[in-house]
Amino acid sequence: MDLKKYLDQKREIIDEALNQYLPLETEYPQTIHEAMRYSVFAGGKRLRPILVIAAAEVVGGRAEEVLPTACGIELIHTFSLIHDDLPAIDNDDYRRGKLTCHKVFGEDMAILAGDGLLTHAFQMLAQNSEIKTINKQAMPLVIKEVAGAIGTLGLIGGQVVDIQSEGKEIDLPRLEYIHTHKTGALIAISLKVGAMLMDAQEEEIEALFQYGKLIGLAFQIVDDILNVEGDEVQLGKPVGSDLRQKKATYPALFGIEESRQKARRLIEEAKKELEIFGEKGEILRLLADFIVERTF
Ligand code: GRG
Repeated sequence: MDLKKYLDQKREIIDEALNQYLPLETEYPQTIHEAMRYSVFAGGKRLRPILVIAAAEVVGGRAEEVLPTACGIELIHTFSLIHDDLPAIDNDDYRRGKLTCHKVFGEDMAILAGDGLLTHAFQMLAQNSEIKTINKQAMPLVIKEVAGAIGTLGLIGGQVVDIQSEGKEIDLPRLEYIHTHKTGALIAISLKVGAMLMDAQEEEIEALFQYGKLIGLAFQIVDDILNVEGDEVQLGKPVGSDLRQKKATYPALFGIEESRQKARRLIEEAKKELEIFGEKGEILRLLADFIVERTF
């Protein structure tokens, strides 16, 4: 199977759905809707919504059945990027190859655009219940799981410890806490909820969740490596910022080569989790390889 073709097809479906689900720019008060749409459509790999879809497909579902949830998760991700870029946090000027939301709309509107995306995301997650073929009983649990993954015991917790670790020497458990929470939690939950909505078996859901945790950690390690030696144009954001901000990263602790080997080991472990799916797991295996090989 051709991964590039798969990714392109899914991105098209996701972008079309996002365009339908988000309030129009002409909707009053226009500025906030312009700011939300600006950041959502600035680009992005759409990795997390693609993982929701791929998880649903590997257990026998279709993309259309989980699209509101997939899009909701992309809105949460975009919200976290807008807030991460704010002057009070990373103070970044570029994201996804464009000026950051606060640079274009001001800090006040960027904060509100993030809030708007987070709120809209939960509306969309709930909206998945309108699709007749899904497992309706899983709906409240899906919402609970996503909220848990991004809360203070998940993504927000990872971000807090990341900020508190700037300029400090930290050990491996703390670095892994940051990476698994700040980045891994949303990636892992994307896979879990995709399968839950399709009423998958417990072992299948658990295998996808473990696969998600492993690729999530590998994804952040590669993100750290790209921040050292990536190409700014391809990445759409500045490189070298982690070093400037004295961020806790894998390359800072272990160097580039050891970090790359660690990411590769995690990807191999992740692929083992897919054994229960046999041939059907091919796309997820290719996606795992993409995570370490990516240059953007
Ligand atoms: C989510 C409730 C809630 C709060 C947010 C600001 C914040 C708290 C968290 C920041 C989390 C953050 C920005 C983590 C970095 C994750 C990461 C590796 C982002 C880059 O992901 P890509 O490469 O980006 O998938 P694209 O642009 O391709 O979508």
